[in-house]
Amino acid sequence: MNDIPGELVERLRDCRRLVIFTGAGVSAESGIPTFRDAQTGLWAKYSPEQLASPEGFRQEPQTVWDWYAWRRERCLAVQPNPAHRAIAELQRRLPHATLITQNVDGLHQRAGSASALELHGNIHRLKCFRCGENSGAWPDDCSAPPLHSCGGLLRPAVVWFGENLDHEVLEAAWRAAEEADLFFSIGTSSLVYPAADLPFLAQRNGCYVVEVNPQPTPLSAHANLCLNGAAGVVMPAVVAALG
Ligand code: BJW
Repeated sequence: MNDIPGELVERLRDCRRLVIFTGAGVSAESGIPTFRDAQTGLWAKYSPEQLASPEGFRQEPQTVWDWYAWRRERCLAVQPNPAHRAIAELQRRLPHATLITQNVDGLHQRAGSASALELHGNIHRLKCFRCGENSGAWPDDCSAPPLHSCGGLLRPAVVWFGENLDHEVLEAAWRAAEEADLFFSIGTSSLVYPAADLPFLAQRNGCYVVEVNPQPTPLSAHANLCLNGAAGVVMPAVVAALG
């Protein structure tokens, strides 16, 4: 998929506010399974809602902890891919660009993205399940969830189903979407709210919305342009077309 329409290139050159909004598909080519493909092997009998929820952690803290420890190991073991690097390059060339990610893997930052609004938190940090206090990095021994000083269990500092997103991060994302005149939605199934609302919010404000995904999503019928391909192929082609 190397055919980037000239109209999109013009829009990129002329845009005043760009939003790049990413999901798990952007990290797929690094070898991190997308969220809804991730339940393989050991985890096949669990749904994402079971593992990524306060109820799941309350009922089976060890299982949920083990799942995140396994995923964190994978995040550390893999490298950013051409999609992450192309997005970082777009941010360098277009300083008005805002990167909003649902990913918790930290790969955008490792690819050189100086700033990213992490809507669903970050798997590399911990916080207390009981009092919510941030508690820094993972311990050397990851065999069981450690105890916080308040007596609660530590958990990854990510946003689970039924939990509120960080107010300031969400506000900043809403603002960026409202002000955008060009919006890329890349590698997300557009199923999980409130994140999935962002491209629609942008479009209601007159923004041109581009989706990058090999598969159709609920956004596809509404997007102004769908680039049906892998992010690791399409995004470098976008950067190359920009010249
Ligand atoms: C490629 C590719 C390649 C593959 N290149 N592409 C309004 C309506 C309906 C429901 C709700 C609503 N508002 C709230 C809800 C409830 C809920 C929700 O949305 N449920 C839906 C399932 C219906 N939302 C929430 O609970 C949120 N909280 C909230 O709203 O608080 C207020 C509230 C409180 C109480 C009650 C009600 C409201 C919180 C959502 C938190 C989501 N957390 C997770 C886990 C984070 C930690 C972790 O990683 O473990 O976030 S769930 C999971 O889904 C993760 C992801 O960030 C998120 C989105 O997934 P994503 O990124 O789209 O991945 P996939 O796997 O779904 O899709 C991958 C895509 O890539 C596919 O399309 C592929 O085709 C594509 N692809 N290869 C490009 N190479």
